[in-house]
Amino acid sequence: MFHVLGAGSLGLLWIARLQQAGLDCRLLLRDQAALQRWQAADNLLHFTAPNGQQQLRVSCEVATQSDTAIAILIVATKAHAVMTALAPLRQRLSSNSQILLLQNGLGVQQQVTQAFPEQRVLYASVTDGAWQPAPQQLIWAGQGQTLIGDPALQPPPDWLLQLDQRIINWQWSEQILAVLWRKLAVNCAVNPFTLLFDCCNGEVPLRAGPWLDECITELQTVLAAQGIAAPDLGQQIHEVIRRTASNSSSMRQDLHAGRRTELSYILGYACAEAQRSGVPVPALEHLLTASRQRLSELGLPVD
Ligand code: KPL
Repeated sequence: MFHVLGAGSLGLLWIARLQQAGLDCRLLLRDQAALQRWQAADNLLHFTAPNGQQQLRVSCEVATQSDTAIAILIVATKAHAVMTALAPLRQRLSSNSQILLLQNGLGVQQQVTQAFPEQRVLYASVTDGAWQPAPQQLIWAGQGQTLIGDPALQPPPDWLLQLDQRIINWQWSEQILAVLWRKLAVNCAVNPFTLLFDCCNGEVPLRAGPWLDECITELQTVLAAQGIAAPDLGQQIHEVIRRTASNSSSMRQDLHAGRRTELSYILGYACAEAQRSGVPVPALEHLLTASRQRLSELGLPVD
């Protein structure tokens, strides 16, 4: 049995695909009110995938209202919500339980590994795009890939090998930390600028000018201090910008929705790690300060 924590678009995307793969899975909800909303809708999820639409009946429970053991926990909340959401589940985990973390950015993964030393904790990097036009509705707009790996460099667990890769497009990565760092570097160079200038991804080079190139150069030194060579980082970042030119970054979407952003798990983490490694990153620090200032002007949390 799989338990999915987090009923946002990513959590629902996992629930939908686990069900399609014929696996027993349960959605863990925050509170009774959330459960009642699902029950009022007959627990139905309207799932629109690139190959068609489906109605799925989702099995839900309030995370704190059950003491059934959890074998595999897939954590799909936003990074800042992970530790609080996991705390009440500790008593349901045994040393055989495994945790799969799907968060963007870095920092929270290491926190979970430290806080749950008895459990095997796997990290994932997700490139799927899904969104919810309304509650209990999910549109899987962009089919991506999920790279999964173990920071302790152990081989993939058996349960993962049983997941049908035609339904959940996952691959095992021997270097999941490097994968997450590279993704973080791309997000550092794009997302905060879209927040600062309130622009779509394609406008970042024009609006940021040489500041973008300075950030890219610094990000390469930050990656190098982590033992990750990324001579092609600039090319990769400009390629992402071209490919997603008309998109609003996830950070800008959070901003427009008045939600807390993941700034501290993206640019905040990169700057903190740069400082720990003694790498000067003035352009990134400036971007972090300016982004925080913008968030605080808008009345949003800055961390
Ligand atoms: O991952 C992204 C995000 O928005 O978080 C990019 C690659 C910038 C695409 O929008």
